[in-house]
Amino acid sequence: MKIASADVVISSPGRNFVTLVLKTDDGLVGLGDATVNGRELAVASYLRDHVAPILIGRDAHAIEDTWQYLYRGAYWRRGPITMAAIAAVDVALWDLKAQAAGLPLYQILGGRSRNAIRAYGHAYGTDLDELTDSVRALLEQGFGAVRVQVSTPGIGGGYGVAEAGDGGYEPARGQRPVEEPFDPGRYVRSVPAMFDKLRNTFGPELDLLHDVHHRLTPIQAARLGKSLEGYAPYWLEDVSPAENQAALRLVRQHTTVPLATGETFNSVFDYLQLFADQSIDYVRSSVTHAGGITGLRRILDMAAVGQVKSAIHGPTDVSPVGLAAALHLDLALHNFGIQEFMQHVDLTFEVFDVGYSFANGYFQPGERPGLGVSLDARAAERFPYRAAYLPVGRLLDGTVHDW
Ligand code: EZ4
Ligand code: CO
Repeated sequence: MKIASADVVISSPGRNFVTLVLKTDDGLVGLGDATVNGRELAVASYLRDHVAPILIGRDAHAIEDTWQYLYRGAYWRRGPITMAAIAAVDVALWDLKAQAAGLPLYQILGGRSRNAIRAYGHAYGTDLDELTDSVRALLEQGFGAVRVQVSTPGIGGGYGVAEAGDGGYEPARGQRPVEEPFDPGRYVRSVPAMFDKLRNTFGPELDLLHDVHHRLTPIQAARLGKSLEGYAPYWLEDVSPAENQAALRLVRQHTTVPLATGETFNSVFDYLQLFADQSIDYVRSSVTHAGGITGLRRILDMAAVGQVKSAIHGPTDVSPVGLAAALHLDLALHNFGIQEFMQHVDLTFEVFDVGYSFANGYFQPGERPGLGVSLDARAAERFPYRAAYLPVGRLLDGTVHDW
């Protein structure tokens, strides 16, 4: 089974996605997600201009060899663009191998380790009443775990909160980055009030998650963690900028609130100090941004040594291809924790046909051979690329802030 063609499809059914399509000489089609939010065209060029030409004729079964060939062979290792490109090739090859075997991908990854994949949904509101309604809507869909984000009083907007009339939260939403104000003091004071309201309304059983989105200094984050302990959050995510691994050690020394990080990471090397220090509880990397199934499994095997669990990133900018890859891995992993589920809009499914399903708070990857996802290339042409950027944060005095 040799790789006969490698094409990149850029399409925007609701938001931008970059998909690698590998075809083999015996007619199989494998898909990989290479979407890097706000930098889509850079990965598309990396794949089209530098990777596709050297893949043609290679053995499609040689997944580890191809991963190492692209990772070590490029000389310039790691980085979000390189690792997303490698991830797309890796996932497409796993898709092909499983299809060639006539098995759903999770079977090739070791088979089922659990009956179903627990997921958390996203709730948000511009105030606590709106947030409470948003949580209730997710409970009606069967979620038992919910990420909760609310606008900071006196500031408005806020990470993870849709503007009125947006039709749902979408992090990339401007031809240029939208500039949003942020005030750490007001924010840190508002979060305990949010947890207080939600615990009083929904009781102790509901798992509540909160994403700080890298915005605090280590000592601000430590104080936030301490102030939330009585509400028993499931986790606090990305409390401080993720590239400073020592920051999480400081936070950890001050609070027993579980910590999650890693959605911006792309390699096992980003986690070395965090694992050695036992600073985190959940790995947030996506299949798409951390070198594919091969790259992410390397991270998660290392995580397992310290009882750290998976929480694979599943925002809308991870395409249905990237989400399907995550679900197959989730089912097969031993140290699975939870899966993020930020639902794609209906338009997305005009391009992607998926075999996975969600019901009562749990996913199934489905039993179709391979990933179980197909891409309609004709439909994709109807949704050309549209520039869309993530927001930039500014403190109230105008200083660009961690985001
Ligand atoms: O901001 O995926 O946990 N999820 C998140 C996401 C990220 C976007 C960035 O592309 O923090 O919403
Ligand atoms: Co996040």
